Amino acid sequence: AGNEWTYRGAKGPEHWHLDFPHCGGMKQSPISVATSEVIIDMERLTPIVFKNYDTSSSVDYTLENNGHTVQVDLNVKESEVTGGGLPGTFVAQQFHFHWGATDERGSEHDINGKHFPMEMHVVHYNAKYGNITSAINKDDGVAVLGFFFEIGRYNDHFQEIINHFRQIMYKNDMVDIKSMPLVQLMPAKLSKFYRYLGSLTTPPCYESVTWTLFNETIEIAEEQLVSFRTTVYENVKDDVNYGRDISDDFRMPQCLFRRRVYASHP
Ligand code: SG5
Ligand code: ZN
Repeated sequence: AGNEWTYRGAKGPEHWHLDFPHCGGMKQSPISVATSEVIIDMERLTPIVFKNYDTSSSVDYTLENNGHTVQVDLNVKESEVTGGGLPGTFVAQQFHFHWGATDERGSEHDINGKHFPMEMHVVHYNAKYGNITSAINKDDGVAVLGFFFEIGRYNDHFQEIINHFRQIMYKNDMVDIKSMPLVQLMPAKLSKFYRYLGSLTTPPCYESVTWTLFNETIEIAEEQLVSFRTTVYENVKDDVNYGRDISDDFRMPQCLFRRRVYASHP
């Protein structure tokens, strides 16, 4: 047993359910979105209201390599989302990334079988639970906003994060970085999205997440993706596996079972 899990080998996703039983549940994430099967619900899925996403916090963010991803903790809980059919008001806690070793894979979710080279998750907790720890295993505890990346123009805002990767090369490394308005990291148009109920995509896989997947993608340059692929490692410094990069930190799409996916748009 223990709390170890990985994306490959004996502790890989096929075995997660042995140590983390929720990972074998029937509302797991990610999923494959089949656009021909979605239910359009424009009445309920009105635009999400973003509060303090365009303001800059006076307190630094903390950038961390946790061995599974690079994660940015927001430290001050001032950005919130509500509306858009979300079951409450949700407070932004952290964001992190899932990416592939090559361009044709990396995202956790896919649209009609199309995977993207990277997916960003902005993790929020339901304000009524007060903190992420209390919210994490509640039905309506967590809302994750998911964004897909496409290779294109150089992205200055993400470069501010990438510039610090040399300081978090190894697992458990962390560094404070200047905070930035979260809107700078998101696409311009946010009214088109998919919605379904699912889980954390990593152990313990609690089925507590209201998922929102945005239609519009974020552009990032190939060379910037290469920084994700080659400069952050999944091991602590001086480990025997020294220098194995984090790439391919995604779980495969899970069975939808009785769930439906909703769309905010035709
Ligand atoms: C990341 O994704 C984070 C988790 C996060 C999951 O892998 O890192 C790890 O699991 C390694 C420690 O963040 C934390 O555990 C923060 C303490 O889980 C959460 O965000 C719950 C707090 C799963 O998030 S996801 O479903 O959006 N991929
Ligand atoms: Zn994630």
